[in-house]
Amino acid sequence: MMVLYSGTTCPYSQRCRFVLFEKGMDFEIRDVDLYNKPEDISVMNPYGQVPILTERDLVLYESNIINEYIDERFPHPQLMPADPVMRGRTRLFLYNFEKELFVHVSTLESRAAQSDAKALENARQNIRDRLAQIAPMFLKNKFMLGEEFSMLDVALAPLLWRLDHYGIELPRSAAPLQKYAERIFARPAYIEALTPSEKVMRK
Ligand SMILES: N[C@@H](CCC(=O)N[C@@H](CS)C(=O)NCC(=O)O)C(=O)O
Repeated sequence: MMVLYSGTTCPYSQRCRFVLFEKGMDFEIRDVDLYNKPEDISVMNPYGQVPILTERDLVLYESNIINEYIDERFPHPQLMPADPVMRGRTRLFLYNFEKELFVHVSTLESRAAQSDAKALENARQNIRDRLAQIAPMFLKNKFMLGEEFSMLDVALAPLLWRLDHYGIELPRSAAPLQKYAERIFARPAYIEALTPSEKVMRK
């Protein structure tokens, strides 16, 4: 059986929990206390981070890598596009998300950065600008790739859920993005995958 080592407030772990619930198969989620990390975390992941997925003798880390594995192992519903061209584009988008958005999410999540007000404000500003830039896309798109829910929506959702929690206020022009976010948050798998600590992040 798949076991996911997950942080109860970790946006990257939330991505993997979300995919596991979308697939609706058997799995176990083990909550990891990141303030008191068990030794086996660094044995399984040299970077000492969650999420980590194990299945028999396979050990994976990095949320997007874990999610692609789950998607290939349990193809229904498929979250990566079937067409190689669209798959390539989706992977590139996932990479861009990490470089342009989630690098700043990691700053907001980092314990070391909590005393660096300048770094935190810079992270918030970058996220705000980038999200405002992509917002008009959702005037015509239901999801990132158009009509179909995909891995890109999974990757982005934990950030959209945490905007208030991170102190990020989007401009009014970003309303289409907020509507898009609500569409994701209404999915049964999304709701099931939330931990109690995540549920209270958003009123
Ligand atoms: N790029 C990684 C990021 C994972 C990550 O930053 N995890 C954080 C929690 S949100 C963590 O485990 N931090 C503990 C530490 O670095 O000691 C992914 O996508 O899985």
